[in-house]
Formats: sequence, C-alpha cells, structure tokens
Amino acid sequence: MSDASASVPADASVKPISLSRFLIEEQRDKGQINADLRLLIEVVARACKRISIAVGKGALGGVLGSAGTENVQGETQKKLDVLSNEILLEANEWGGHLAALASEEMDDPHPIPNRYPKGEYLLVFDPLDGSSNIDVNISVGTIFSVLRCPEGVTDPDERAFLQPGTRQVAAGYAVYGSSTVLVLTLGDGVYAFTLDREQGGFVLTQSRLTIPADTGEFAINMSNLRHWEPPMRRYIDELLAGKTGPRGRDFNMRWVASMVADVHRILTRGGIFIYPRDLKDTSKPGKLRLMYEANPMAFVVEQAGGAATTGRERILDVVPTQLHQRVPVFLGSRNEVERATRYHLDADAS
Ligand code: FDP
Repeated sequence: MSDASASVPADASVKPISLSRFLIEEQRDKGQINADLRLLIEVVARACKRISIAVGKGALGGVLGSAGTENVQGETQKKLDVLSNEILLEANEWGGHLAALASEEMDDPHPIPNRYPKGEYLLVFDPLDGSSNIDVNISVGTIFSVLRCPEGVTDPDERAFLQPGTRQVAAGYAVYGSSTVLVLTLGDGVYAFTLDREQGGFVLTQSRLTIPADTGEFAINMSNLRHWEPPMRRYIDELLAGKTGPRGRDFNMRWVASMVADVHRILTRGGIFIYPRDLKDTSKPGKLRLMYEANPMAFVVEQAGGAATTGRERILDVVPTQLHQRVPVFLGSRNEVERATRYHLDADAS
C-alpha cells in the first residue's frame, strides 16, 4: 500500500491561493462555474467556518449535548446538529443563488422565502455528520451537494431533488478536526482548503487529490458482522485472514465512526470505507443517506480516481425515490471497491 497520496502538496514558496481566488479563476479562466455557483460555494464555506467556530468552542460554547428533539430519521438531535442546520439555512436563503434547500435534519425541503430572489440551484446538506462523536471531541463534519433545479420548476418540492448523483454540479465536505479542511469538487478534480484560523479564510493546500487504487486499510463497523450478507462476510473474512489467507497480505482496520473523517483519511492515504446493507432491519437498505452522504462523497471519491458503489451498482447512478433514502456504501480505493462489489454480484448470480 502506498502511504502517501499522489495529490500535489502545497508549495511553501508559492503565494497562498484563497478559496475566493480559486473560485474566481474557475469561473473566469476555466469557465467551470458561473457567478451564482461561485457565490453558493463561498456562502457554504462561510457557513462551515461558523460551524467550525461553534464546534471548536466545545463545552465553552454551551452547545454540547442533546437538543431534546428527533429528526425525520428518528435520531436524537444534538444541539450542534440544530445550530449547524440553522447556520446553513440562514447563510444560504437570501443570496438569490438557490431555488430551495434540503437538509438531513429537516423532514421536507426548505423553500426560499418569498422576500428573497430565487436562483437556479438546489443545495442538499448534512449539517453535522458524525454528530454522535461531538461530545467526545472527535472529528465531525458538514457534507454538501449541489444540483440544478429542473427547468420550469419555480416552487421546487421533494420531486425536484430526486436526481441521480451524476447530476451534481458540485459537492464536498468540511471536516472539523485538528484543523478545519474544506474538500471540494466542481467536477474537475478534488481540491482541499485549510481554514487559516488567524486570517479567517480557507487557503488551497492540496490540488487534484488522488486515491491510490490499492490499499491495505479498511473501515467498517465490525460489530454488525453477524447481520451481514454472505458476500460481505466473505470479503471481510478474507481481509481478516491476512498473510496466510487468500489475499496473501495483512490488512489494517480504522473506524472513526464519523463518515467525513473516515472519507478524509481515505482521500489522504487510500482505504476502503464500507457501510453495508445488513439484515438487522430489512426495511432499511443501509444506514447512510443517499442524497446527504453517499452521493456527495461518491462524487468526491470518483473525482479523486476512486470508486463508489452500493455493493451492486455505482452510487451516482442510483435514481432516488425519496429525499431521505438510505443506501449501502462502498467507497475508496478502486481495486478494493471493485472486488467487494464483484463478490456481491457473483453471489446474486449464483
Ligand atoms: P452519526 O450516526 O454519528 O451521524 O451519518 C451517520 C454516521 O454517523 C456516519 O457519520 C458514520 O460513519 C456512521 O454513522 C457511524 O455508524 P455506527 O454508529 O454504526 O458506527
């Protein structure tokens, strides 16, 4: 396994490039984005900076612990889940770049209030992913995805959002860890920006991140093993068998239990992240949400040369039927994702 990512590291002798300058150049020089999409990304980044500050205050900010409410998934909301959601809504609703927003923390899409102009984009986000980790000071993050509002739709409802991940025009996440890093794709490579806490802005620190095709590291919640389907067990059994097993090498396991942190590690040094379908509750085809987690992360991972499937098909090809739909997720180093997917397809065929 290669330990180092093939991405281009920041060169200390080169003048730092701010997120704003990066976006202006994407618009003006490359024609990759228009002014509205540039504004949208800048506003999301500003909201992430505010969330990062709130997360960083920890107990001093009075924001740790439960909010005493449940979201549409029946999960207990943390105070920071609610606060992060409000920060993203407030930041984005007045700029004129959005037609509507949808959040993992809200039952229905959030319309743009009539007093503000509407734009051509739809913003989808998980305001604070991995929030069960917040009270124990482990990395959490914000995940976002941008779609175009379908032509002719002026008051977008849930149906407007039900587009496959291939239609995303931008996606990314901010990970609030030992440093805050914003990872972004506009459909032409993956870029990472580190928050300069003194200056208050995001600075480009890695260009064209690349996930190695092979890896010796996997991330999965092993406590669910007894509920997995046979091909899933086969894949993990072979990894656990190590040098003397069919794979002929040892594999290492890492599980932060914050998807953003696990995906960020994989973008940095490779690996496979799996949240498979399990038979514990057959009404749920997985734990992670297609629109808020799987699609944006799949877009980022594919743009970095990795692969992302449900174990059976490419995540980005899944046509959503519900805003809060769940899917199994296999993503990261291409050769491992393809192998795990093949085991599932072979099992289905036999
Ligand atoms: P969380 O429930 O804390 O929000 O989004 C779901 C998620 O975290 C992911 O970030 C994480 O990868 C996964 O769930 C952790 O699941 P387990 O509790 O099964 O470990």
